[in-house]
Amino acid sequence: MLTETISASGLEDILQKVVEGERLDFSDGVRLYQAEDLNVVGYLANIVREQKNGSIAYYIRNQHINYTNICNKLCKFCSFYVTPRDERGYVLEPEVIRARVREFRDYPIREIHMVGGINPKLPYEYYLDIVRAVRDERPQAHVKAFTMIELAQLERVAKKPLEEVLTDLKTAGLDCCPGGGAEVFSNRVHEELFRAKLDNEGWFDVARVVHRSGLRSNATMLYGHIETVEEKVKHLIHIRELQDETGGFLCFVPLAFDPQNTELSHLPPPTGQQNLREIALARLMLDNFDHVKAFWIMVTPPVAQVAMWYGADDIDGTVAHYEITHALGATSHRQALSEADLLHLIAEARRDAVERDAFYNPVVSSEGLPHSDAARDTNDVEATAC
Ligand code: V47
Repeated sequence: MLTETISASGLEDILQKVVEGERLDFSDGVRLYQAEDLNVVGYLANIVREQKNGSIAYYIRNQHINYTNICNKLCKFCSFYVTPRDERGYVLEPEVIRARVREFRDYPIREIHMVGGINPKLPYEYYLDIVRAVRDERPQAHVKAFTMIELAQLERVAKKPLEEVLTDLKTAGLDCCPGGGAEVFSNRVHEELFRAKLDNEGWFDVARVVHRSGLRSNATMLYGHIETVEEKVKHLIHIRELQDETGGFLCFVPLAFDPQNTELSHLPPPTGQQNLREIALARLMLDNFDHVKAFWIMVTPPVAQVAMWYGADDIDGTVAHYEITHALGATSHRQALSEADLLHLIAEARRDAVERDAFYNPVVSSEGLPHSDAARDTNDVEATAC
């Protein structure tokens, strides 16, 4: 039955490559995007997912902090930013950030994800101060902060080489960087949607220096707007090439475009089918990435759950307060899941939950068990809204 389905899909040659661990090329990627039977694409992606991560589904207890919504890049896909003159603009002072971190002091957060707009008024010391504030307040959590776009801005305001900026940031307490700002590596899309922002080659140049400095980062792709299939496959191959060169990427995160309150609000949001296909394509094309994340806050918890069988091995985390797509009035998404919610989603999907830190090290309880086992054994899962 399965053999017949795969044969009918015309993807037998790709199945063979996947089983033999052979790298997929550009035309394979295009065919996988165009294949009618998504379940076959998911089946292929699941082979790679299980080769790399068995049945593990990672999750993390994390907190997001957006230090400013003021941005001068005017990206058409973004609902989060306001221009420097807009009265809705904010900047969180280091003490406010410290207080936000302190709010969750009784909850064992493992990662604090901190990003913001490109606010031309912020001085270099501000960035170091906010990293120090998080590090001081929460020494046991990893600080994951600043996209490649923000790092290019820090280099500009610091007026010194990026290598030195990264040394300062590491000294302040930075552990790794998130994947944002990559969008889609296409000059056409760059010109149409985010012309004022660092261009594609600029993103790669910064990522290369970041990885050479010993810091690891994630990579993303924003899909579901004006990009073409060919542009997405090129994006994935480009990221794969940089991973071959540096080995610095921890995880790939396909980001589903949310058109609400953006200049592209006439576009429909990606469907469940599309979200699963993007996750499967990432898993199949990025053979040198250990992890693919189904970011539940964008694809919804039910789709993230099913994605555990379509290539994803990471469902992200408890994510308190995600503002990038929830700032200016958007109300359709949840802001947080409890650890119990995540464990339930993963268990119902028949995968094995493992709590991780920012580097995918399992978090071990005081009894020496991976935290998810300890939680099940003692029935001690928090229902905190975080
Ligand atoms: O770079 C902006 C995207 C990114 C919208 O590394 C939008 O673990 C959807 O990078 N609809 C920032 N997306 C967020 C990001 C991220 C998120 C979660 C996990 C990780 C990680 C990284 O958000 C931006 C942009 O690509 N974005 N506007 C929107 N309307």
